[in-house]
Amino acid sequence: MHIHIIQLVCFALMANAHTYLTNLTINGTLLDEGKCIRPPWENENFPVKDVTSKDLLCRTKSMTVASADICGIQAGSNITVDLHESGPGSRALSESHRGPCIVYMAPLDSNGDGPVWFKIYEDGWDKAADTWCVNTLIANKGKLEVTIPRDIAPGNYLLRTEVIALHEANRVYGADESAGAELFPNCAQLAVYGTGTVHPSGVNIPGIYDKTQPGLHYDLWGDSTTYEIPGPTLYVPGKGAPIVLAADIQSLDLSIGEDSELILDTHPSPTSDDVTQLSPSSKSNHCVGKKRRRRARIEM
Ligand SMILES: [Cu+2]
Repeated sequence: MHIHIIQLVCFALMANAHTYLTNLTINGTLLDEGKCIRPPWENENFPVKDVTSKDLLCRTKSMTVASADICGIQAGSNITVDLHESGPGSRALSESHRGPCIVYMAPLDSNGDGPVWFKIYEDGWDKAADTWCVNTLIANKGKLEVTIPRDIAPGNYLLRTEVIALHEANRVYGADESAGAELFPNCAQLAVYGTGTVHPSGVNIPGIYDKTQPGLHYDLWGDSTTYEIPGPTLYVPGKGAPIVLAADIQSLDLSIGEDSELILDTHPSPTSDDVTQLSPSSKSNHCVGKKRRRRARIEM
């Protein structure tokens, strides 16, 4: 019986060679493990392989779990996500699990249902350097920095991070026991504040991927000269087609479940006067101060 050596490696390391979202860093503050992150499923670092499964959404215990906190963040600022195989401090994932990283957002009140997901980040293969996003992720000790689009409307969002490992993707999922790409999605909850007005058009998850498409059926060791990152076109601020204008900001529903706590306050959207009076740095200082007071109160 012939078993590909990589298959053996994958089975042997199944319990600990994979990856999941452990922490967020917002405004330079590393938040506690799991803070604002939907609880992972039981085997937290196991991959999703069936791209038609609801597990592709957030790889969570249940999409009805509403107890994850919501973390505030300014549109246009960066969030760092931490991905590790067995908690903070462990490596990102096995070097053999090369592939792209993709990040999506969707309005939180959709809970991920419907054509709501838009892509805000993607990193695939740098052919010249022969570097995949996974290589970069490992080199950066599991950290990936992503910019929240500056022009999206304020409100609560799901942030869905995803790593796709292609080491078994030379065979289509289902062809044999280990065939197919391994997908590692997770979701966090964010309250985005700012003055944006755009609600980018979205796609369904599951529904974005097909197991036979080139981004998921790909021979890492073949002679490919390109890699096509799967999913919709990247949303680029200022270039997206708004489908709905922002509702009155005062009417935005920022409510969260009873078990939830809002970690960082969402700012009332600055008026145009505020925007002209506040420099970006003074605004961000204000945010930090407010956040600290808020967290201090929660921790008491
Ligand atoms: Cu694997």
